[in-house]
Amino acid sequence: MKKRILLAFLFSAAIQFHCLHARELPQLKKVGSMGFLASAVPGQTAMINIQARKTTSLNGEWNVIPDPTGIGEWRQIWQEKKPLLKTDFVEYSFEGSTRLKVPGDFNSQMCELTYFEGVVWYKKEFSYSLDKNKRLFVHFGAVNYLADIYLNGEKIGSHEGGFTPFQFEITQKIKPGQNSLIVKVDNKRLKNGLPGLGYDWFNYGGITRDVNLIETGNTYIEDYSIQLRKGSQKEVSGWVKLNGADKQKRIKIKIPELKFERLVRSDSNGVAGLQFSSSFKLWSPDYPKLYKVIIEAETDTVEDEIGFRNIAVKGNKVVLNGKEIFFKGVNIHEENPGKGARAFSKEDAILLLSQAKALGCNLVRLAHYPHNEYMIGEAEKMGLMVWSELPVYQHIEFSDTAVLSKMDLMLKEMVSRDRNRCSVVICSLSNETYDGTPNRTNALARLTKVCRALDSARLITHVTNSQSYSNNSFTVWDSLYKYADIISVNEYIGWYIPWQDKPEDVTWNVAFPDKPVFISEFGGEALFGNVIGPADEAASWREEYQQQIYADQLKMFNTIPNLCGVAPWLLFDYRSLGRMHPVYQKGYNRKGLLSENGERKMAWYIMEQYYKIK
Ligand code: GCB
Repeated sequence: MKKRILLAFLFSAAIQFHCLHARELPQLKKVGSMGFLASAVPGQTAMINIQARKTTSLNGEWNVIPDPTGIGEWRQIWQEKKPLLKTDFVEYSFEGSTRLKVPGDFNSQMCELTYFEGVVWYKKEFSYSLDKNKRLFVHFGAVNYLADIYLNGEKIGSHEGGFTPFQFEITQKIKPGQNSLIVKVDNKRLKNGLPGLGYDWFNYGGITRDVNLIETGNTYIEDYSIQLRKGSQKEVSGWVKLNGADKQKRIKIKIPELKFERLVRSDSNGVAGLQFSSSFKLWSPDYPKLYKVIIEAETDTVEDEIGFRNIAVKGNKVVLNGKEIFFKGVNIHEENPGKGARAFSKEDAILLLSQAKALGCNLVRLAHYPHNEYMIGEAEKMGLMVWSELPVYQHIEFSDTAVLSKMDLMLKEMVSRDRNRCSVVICSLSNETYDGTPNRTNALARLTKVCRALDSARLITHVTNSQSYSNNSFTVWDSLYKYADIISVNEYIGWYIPWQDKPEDVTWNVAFPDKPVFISEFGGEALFGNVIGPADEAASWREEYQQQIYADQLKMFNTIPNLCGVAPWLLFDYRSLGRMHPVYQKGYNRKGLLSENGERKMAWYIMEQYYKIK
């Protein structure tokens, strides 16, 4: 919708352009020689399943220096210069500086930084004694958006992307006694970033997820994939990958509850293929069964809780473990609504997900970027399927080749982190990109292929805006849908576009009519408790108006061919700087079914009832 595009554009135009160096794109390694891998084993990214490793948390208070002009780069803040002579002075120092909590965004912790988009320097001191035969890594759950990492005055690397983990090995770089870790965080929006300049959520900057030191043996379990083979309900097809000098090892996979044990050997690349069958009790929203799985590789052991399920499209239906399923979804942003801050903890995840459960959902769409691991893990335990998404949102510079590399890398980081999380059933690779943007369709078609090669056990979708609504007929045409398993449509009839006739009489004309259709967004705004102004006018922001949109939408859903699920936009009101109506919005997008304080709006009950009978 045009109005919304304009809003996002105007908003983005106010934000500065900035250039950056993208990290080199790791190559996918083909391990075809043993013939056991249908898909590629990726090269090194951040370690997965951090909870199961030997970690030392670097969470807590960090010293910070906000740097609105970018002077810190010129002054080389990471060198922590001290005055040596009586005549010397420095104009910046971590000593005596403000301290902020990590994980956490800086905007909500310091009122001077509320709307800040720029550089903040962070510093943490730690001491660590590392045995000779051990290795040490510093692992970041996520830093939004650019991160340059310095250890003891030396740059050890950088990372781009605000929602995925990364790590650096520091075995050779830590020293006995105190070590100083400095991170330059920059959340300035980038024209060639992911997301780009314009988006309808709050740009929380900072070290927003956990930071850990991870100690491993010389050879450690770098990554593993243990999930059902595509199309099967009992056959696991996976691999384990070791990293280290001595890569050829005996690896034991155990699932004690099933009395299962399998011994495999890794090859000279450190990779062992894994194939076995078992009568698993399959994971589903009604029965979120997880098994303890132990991977022992002589010098390293990792334990995980893994569920097994099969998700597929059969004809125009989605089937979970062979049975048709209707996605009762809801959209969620990674925000603690009450605090108006980036959500990052297990408690935050439980707060958000328990409301999705209360609504009667079986799926959460984690919009519009990969959320933290607690969200995925808790959803899995609660029996919520997860839709994961890349921040390929609206204004993306597809003609810039750097953007394509960034998409590949981010996709790989997202897929790698959650590859053993059975709750993730849908990978959404883009939201509302515009089919007229040069190179957009080629770029996203190619990305879809990369995603399928990385991860064949999930459904892929793209959400697009290529639609029209006239004479009470809704047409959806995007050629991108050709590459998707599910056709996902955001439509805001009743809010951005008025109804043209009865909702129950809408007719549909969907490109690729044989595919399942998911209404991935619908809704409208309302300020909880507002009783001023006519109830039947949008401009009153009244709950009755939003409630009517929902009642009408539900009638229309009956007219949609192959409907496989719906997801209201969205669970809670959330912060977005493009939403500045001084009375009704005050910096919040008010399309929540719940206010930011958790109060239920009238539309909540309509949706709750719908999910009860669905
Ligand atoms: C959309 C976007 C979502 C927006 C929403 C809105 O289509 O996907 O991010 O926030 O519309 O509120 O207009």
